[in-house]
Amino acid sequence: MEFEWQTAKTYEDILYQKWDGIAKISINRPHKRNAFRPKTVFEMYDAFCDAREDSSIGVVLLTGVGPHTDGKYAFCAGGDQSVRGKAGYLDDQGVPRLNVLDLQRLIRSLPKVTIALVAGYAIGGGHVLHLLCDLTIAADNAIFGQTGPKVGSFDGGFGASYLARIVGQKKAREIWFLCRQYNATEALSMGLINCVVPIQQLETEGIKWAKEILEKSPIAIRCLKAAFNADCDGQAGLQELAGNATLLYYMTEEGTEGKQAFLEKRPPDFRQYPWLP
Ligand code: S0N
Repeated sequence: MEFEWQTAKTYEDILYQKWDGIAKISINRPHKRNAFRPKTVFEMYDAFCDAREDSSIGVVLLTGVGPHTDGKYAFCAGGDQSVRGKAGYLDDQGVPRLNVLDLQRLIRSLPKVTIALVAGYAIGGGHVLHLLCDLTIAADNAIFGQTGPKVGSFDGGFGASYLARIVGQKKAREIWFLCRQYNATEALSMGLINCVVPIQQLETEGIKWAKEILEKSPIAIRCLKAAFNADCDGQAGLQELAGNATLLYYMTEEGTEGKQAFLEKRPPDFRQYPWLP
């Protein structure tokens, strides 16, 4: 099945396309197993912001370009170790950055559904990116794992705590302490991903899930996402959930009455609205 993707914006390290309510962000560094440098992350951030602002988009697919010329696939192999400096990953000006943390928060709080399409390696910070997407569809060649303690890094934020929420404390500690790799079947059995499909069907399956989601109520979906997040995200999660409540309130006649009264320089008439049980 062919899809009519249109390039939405041109970048150096990623592809950004849209079609029929769906945005697709593809990390395009297959020679590095799609490891990200600061520029890659800035570009992904920019594309996710565009998808957030575009009210025709309801679902964002995150994936990696592949296969590489050696025939291997990767979703993302984490931070590019070749530009890792003493205090983070060096950008073109030599400034050390951990800007993937900003991207993690953006994906987490995006009021649209994010789906990771994982073919090949989802390793290190790349593994955390799939973890933060709302859903993960894996190809049968997908490999998951963390490498931090092996390469001298760790993600003690979502990478540890949210992983433990998903697979449980014992399994999360195993994943981080042993740095093993897990195949798609193992990942499915530990609840780390939603389904496994043959590699040739990965994008088709992602589109199928996206289209099913797009049939649903946008506000119901965004409130549910915020509610799932609020359970783990403390005050930031409450802010997100409450922001949705405010959005809905603005859309009511009662909410509009306050603004209207102010603009008309009269006292607001809230007595017309019931105190519901
Ligand atoms: C993915 C692996 C398992 C694939 O193995 P395979 O198939 O044998 O391929 P290779 O020959 O190893 O790789 C092919 C080419 O790709 C390059 N490459 C692969 N991964 C990276 C990478 N991460 N950085 C730079 N280059 C990479 C190889 O060098 C090779 O190139 P050539 O052919 O030119 O030699 C295997 O590649 C692997 O294990 N990769 C490393 C995975 C890894 O350790 N990633 C980093 C983990 N850490 C993070 O991601 C940190 C994330 C982060 O930013 C962060 C977040 C929160 C808090 C802290 C941090 C922090 O920065 O620490």
